[in-house]
Amino acid sequence: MKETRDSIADIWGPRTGYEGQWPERVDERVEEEPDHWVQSACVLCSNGCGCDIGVKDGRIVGVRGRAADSVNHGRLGPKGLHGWVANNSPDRLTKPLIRRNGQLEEATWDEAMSMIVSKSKKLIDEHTASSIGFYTSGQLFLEEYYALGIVGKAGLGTPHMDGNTRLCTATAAAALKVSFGSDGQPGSYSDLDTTEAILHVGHNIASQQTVLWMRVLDRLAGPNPPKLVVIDPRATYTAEKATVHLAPRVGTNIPVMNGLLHLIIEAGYINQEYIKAHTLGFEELKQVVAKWTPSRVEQLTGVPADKLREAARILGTCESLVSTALQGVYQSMQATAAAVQVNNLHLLRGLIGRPGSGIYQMNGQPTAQNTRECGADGDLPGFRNWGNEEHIQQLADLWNVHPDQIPHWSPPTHAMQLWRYCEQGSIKMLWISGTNPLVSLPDLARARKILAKEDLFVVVQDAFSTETTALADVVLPAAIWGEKTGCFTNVGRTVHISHKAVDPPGEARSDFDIFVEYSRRMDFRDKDGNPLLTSTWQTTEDAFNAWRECTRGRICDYTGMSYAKLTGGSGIQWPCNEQYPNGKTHLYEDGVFSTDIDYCETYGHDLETGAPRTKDDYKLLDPKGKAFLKGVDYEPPHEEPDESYPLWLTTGRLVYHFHTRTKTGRSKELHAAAPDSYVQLATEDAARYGIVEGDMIEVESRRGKILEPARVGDIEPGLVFIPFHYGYWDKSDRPRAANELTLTEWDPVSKQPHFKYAAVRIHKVHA
Ligand SMILES: Nc1nc2c(c(=O)[nH]1)N[C@H]1C(S)=C(S)[C@@H](COP(=O)(O)OP(=O)(O)OC[C@H]3O[C@@H](n4cnc5c(=O)[nH]c(N)nc54)[C@H](O)[C@@H]3O)O[C@H]1N2
Ligand SMILES: Nc1nc2c(c(=O)[nH]1)N[C@H]1C(S)=C(S)[C@@H](COP(=O)(O)OP(=O)(O)OC[C@H]3O[C@@H](n4cnc5c(=O)[nH]c(N)nc54)[C@H](O)[C@@H]3O)O[C@H]1N2
Ligand code: SF4
Ligand SMILES: [Mo]
Repeated sequence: MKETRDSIADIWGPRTGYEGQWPERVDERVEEEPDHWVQSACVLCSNGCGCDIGVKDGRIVGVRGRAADSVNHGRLGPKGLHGWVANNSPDRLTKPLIRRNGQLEEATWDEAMSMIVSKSKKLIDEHTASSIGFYTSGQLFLEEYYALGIVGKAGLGTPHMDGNTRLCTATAAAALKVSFGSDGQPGSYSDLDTTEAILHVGHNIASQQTVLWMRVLDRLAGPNPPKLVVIDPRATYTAEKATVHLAPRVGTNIPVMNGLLHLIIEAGYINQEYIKAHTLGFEELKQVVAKWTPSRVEQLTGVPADKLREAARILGTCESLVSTALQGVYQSMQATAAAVQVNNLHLLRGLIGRPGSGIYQMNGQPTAQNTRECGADGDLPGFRNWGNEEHIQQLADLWNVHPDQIPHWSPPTHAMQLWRYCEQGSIKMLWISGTNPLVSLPDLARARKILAKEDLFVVVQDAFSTETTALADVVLPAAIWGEKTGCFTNVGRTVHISHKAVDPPGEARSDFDIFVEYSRRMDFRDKDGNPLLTSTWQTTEDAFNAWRECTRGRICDYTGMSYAKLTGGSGIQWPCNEQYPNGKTHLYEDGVFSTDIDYCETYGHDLETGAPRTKDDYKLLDPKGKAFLKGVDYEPPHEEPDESYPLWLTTGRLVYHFHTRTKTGRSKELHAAAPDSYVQLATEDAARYGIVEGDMIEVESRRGKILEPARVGDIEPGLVFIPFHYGYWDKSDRPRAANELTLTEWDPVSKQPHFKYAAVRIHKVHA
């Protein structure tokens, strides 16, 4: 093995202090010298680092970072450098499987697809297309989502489509829509090169976006280091580097953020001119946050008043600011409301739409942005508004179908509701692609019961046998990254092309081919009787070109991009069109937001109840391009520790694994670095329970119980943490998945489930 550094021992690599222009550094790891390199980007998180895939004799032998790429300037992290070995794993799925007499048995593609098609047709005849649901991913390619979006919306006409992005970044989209009228991150990674201050809320960026953190570390090592404020209840890698670390009790982001905004307004650190010219709702926001004095915040959250003041001073006086929020916000109480307070901070200070200042309502998965853009989740393609008849007509024209064919009579079904419909029996066929819900959904006992139901026909499209494929009626073997061509967009609006480097193993096929084949076999037609997809959709490039047309005039404008243009250099940011042929680094430079009534992606919600607003309600507000400032008061979490379950549980990630480990668990080095799950508890709590490092602990909630070895330290007393990566596919001999314990609750606006808190009790089983 040849590698430029051991990224397991040295996660972020050597420092190059800088300000202004982040220097290049090409990270590489190959097991043999490749005979050629194929352009791609990494699909193991939303950072979207540009990389090349090394190929020798038709096999992937390694990766290297792309120096020319604006995202990473050549760097790659531990997952990026190791994850590719999963492609070569001998246990890939290579043939379709069909359940016969209770057993999954190998079948031909024709048998598998015929079974899915005849089941679909029968269900449509007997129960309408609303008996069919799709649960997809944040890890397929743009062309695949757009195909799926058209098949589901214009072909079948089912309202029941969502992705695991509901568990991941639904709140990012919701918060951007609430404040600015549309999805789309306002800033650029390059803002980190000059910014004076950085805020991370509920985001362990050092571990979860290792390459973006390298950029921060290099700034911290440079001539004018930015000040860093971190809000996280645990002493994470990120918190270690903080100028100020606020460690609130889980579920209390709203009091902390309200407290910060209150201090900033009170001290006069705000930009009155900007507020007046470009926002609505300042007085109401001011009133709501005024109640959150530092002492009241301290009482409720445990954050010392003087620390809150110190953080407010940094955030209130910096001339430029980059903020990020992620799962500690999105999967916690009052998710959208809390995420919106980060937007409010930037609006109040006028720190948006210019170099050095940006907001990242972060994504997690590599292609989550595209699930949202392409309409494979609850949103409509091109960030169109389901309540706006004109937007529906645009899609109907693009697809040449009648507008009533496209479900838009109510808000689209969100994932948690989709699973509920399966449980109740109104959805009778669920097609799962690129996600492993029997590890990643909350309350796993319930999820397993649903997928095992006799009257639910389950299709699972994956590259490996997983906890979820085990309960499928049909398993379709998928080609993955490196084995198919397609594009995807990182959280910074940067679009990359990933070219096919090698053939998929056995009979595995791309998700694109599978969805297009389904459309052909179902004989979906447009209103002139022509095939819906198959006449014009031969290749993913055809799909990309169709997608470009769908984005024309929308904020996520791809019309200036092509496969040719994306090939060769760096990724390109949208909007990219005639006006911005090389993409655009900042949105909203003129302070005109996407809130215009004819343009906006949503008419909004009541932030407390989640009730959608009508077009008429929206007319009364008439924002005409102004951003919304919205204040929300605190609500306690839906489950809190009590006498029977005295501890808080929170869950999350480790640097060495990606999700349910189907890829990273197959790397020898990553597996060795983090071979098993554990429960982390505070030193004080360990002493109280008589627990030492390594003892086997039973952790129990109202939903289930698991066994975990103990890790002691680096966490607030009263809180325990369990990484959620570890299920059962690799033959764990004990119950250990964190989601056996989590609850079925979700944010009223974004509908994102709450993975970040539950009440649990623990006891030592043996030393
Ligand atoms: N190594 C690695 N990287 C990844 C992934 C991975 O699986 N592994 N997955 C990718 C994906 S899809 C995602 S979504 C991202 C997620 O990236 P992150 O959001 O950074 O990851 P998490 O560990 O889920 O949660 C972040 C932090 O939230 C804190 N937290 C918990 N409750 C609260 C709270 O109430 N308030 C606050 N302020 N903080 C709280 C936790 O202590 C935790 O450190 O990572 C991406 N990158
Ligand atoms: N307790 C707790 N639970 C959580 C979270 C948490 O913080 N705590 N985080 C949540 C979040 S943010 C996320 S994103 C989810 C992630 O949860 P999942 O999406 O369920 O996790 P993955 O392991 O990424 O599953 C992706 C699956 O797709 C397969 N796959 C990869 N590439 C392709 C492809 O090209 N085509 C097809 N068809 N299949 C492919 C992989 O083999 C894998 O089985 O978990 C959520 N669950
Ligand atoms: S930071 Fe994310 S995209 Fe970049 S190499 Fe690591 S896992 Fe891949
Ligand atoms: Mo995620």
